Amino acid sequence: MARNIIVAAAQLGPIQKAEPRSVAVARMLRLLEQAHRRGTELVVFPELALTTFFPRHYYESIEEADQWFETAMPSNETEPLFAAARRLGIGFHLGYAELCEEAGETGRARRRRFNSAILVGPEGDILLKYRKIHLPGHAAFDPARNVQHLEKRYFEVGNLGFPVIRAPMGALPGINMGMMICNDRRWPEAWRVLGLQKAELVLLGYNTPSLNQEGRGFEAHHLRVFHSHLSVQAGCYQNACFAVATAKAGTEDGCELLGHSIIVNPHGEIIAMATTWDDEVITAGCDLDICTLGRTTVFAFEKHRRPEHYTRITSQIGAVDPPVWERKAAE
Ligand code: CDV
Repeated sequence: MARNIIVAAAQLGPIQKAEPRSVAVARMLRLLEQAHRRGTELVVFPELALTTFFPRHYYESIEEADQWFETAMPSNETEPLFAAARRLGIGFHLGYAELCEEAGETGRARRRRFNSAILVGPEGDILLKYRKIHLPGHAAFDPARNVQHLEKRYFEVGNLGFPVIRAPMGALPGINMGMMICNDRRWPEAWRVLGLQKAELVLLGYNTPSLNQEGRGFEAHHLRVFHSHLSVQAGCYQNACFAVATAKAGTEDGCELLGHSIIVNPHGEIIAMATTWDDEVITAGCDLDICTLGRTTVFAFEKHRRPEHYTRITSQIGAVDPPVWERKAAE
């Protein structure tokens, strides 16, 4: 019997700096209802879905940025999403900035900030949490940039690894679901760690500007979209899984986000794509059994992987120069 689930990417148009969480949540509730009317069983919202993408704003003191963080999940403001999930019998994935009191490296509890996402089941339970590992950008104000990208200032590197959970969703008693956030999708290592846990469905949200803002050269808009899609399509193909990749889109605080949310199958094909730069639901039916083909043939990891030759991947961070070829002296 086929293992079918209908999933949705609930793309969000821009959330301006002055827009309160209550407005963002009301927009998300409308998208949840719309997705439900189309038979959707699991809805994926973007990275930092409750507020504007605040790492583009510089605050001298980190505590000043705490207004953008959630200290509880659910909270008074987000509880309506959990209630809607229970009422509609639908799961959802939500990205948000997390502020918690947690033990650090020394074992002492302190305030910690993460770029996080949760997977909520149709009964309102938090099934899985992920904290973003590949944090792009910089930690100090950079005068050379048109727009700041201060994720390294406001967030710590995630400490939950790349988790996968098997849990009921829709009509299925168990689906292997994994998570990553935005920039993670560009790193094959992240996909492979999920693939090694047999993830069948990868959920991810993103906030990607339409232009490269690092001030080191021009990158055409179509290449920005291409690279975003290429990363997700390659990740799905090489790890034989589906993915729902949901964007924030349109001009937010004067900065254009590229949108183009997609749902991708294990062949690496895009099976649904957003066409607007606004709030938009795209859906796709996924037969999870088609993950089996890749998993049992080209990407049968247990037969073909050679980890003894991959040690550089975990022992080395930056690239090193190769040895330089030299002609051997004649004997
Ligand atoms: N939010 C992100 O992680 N954005 C990055 C940008 C800065 C390149 C991304 O990989 O899309």
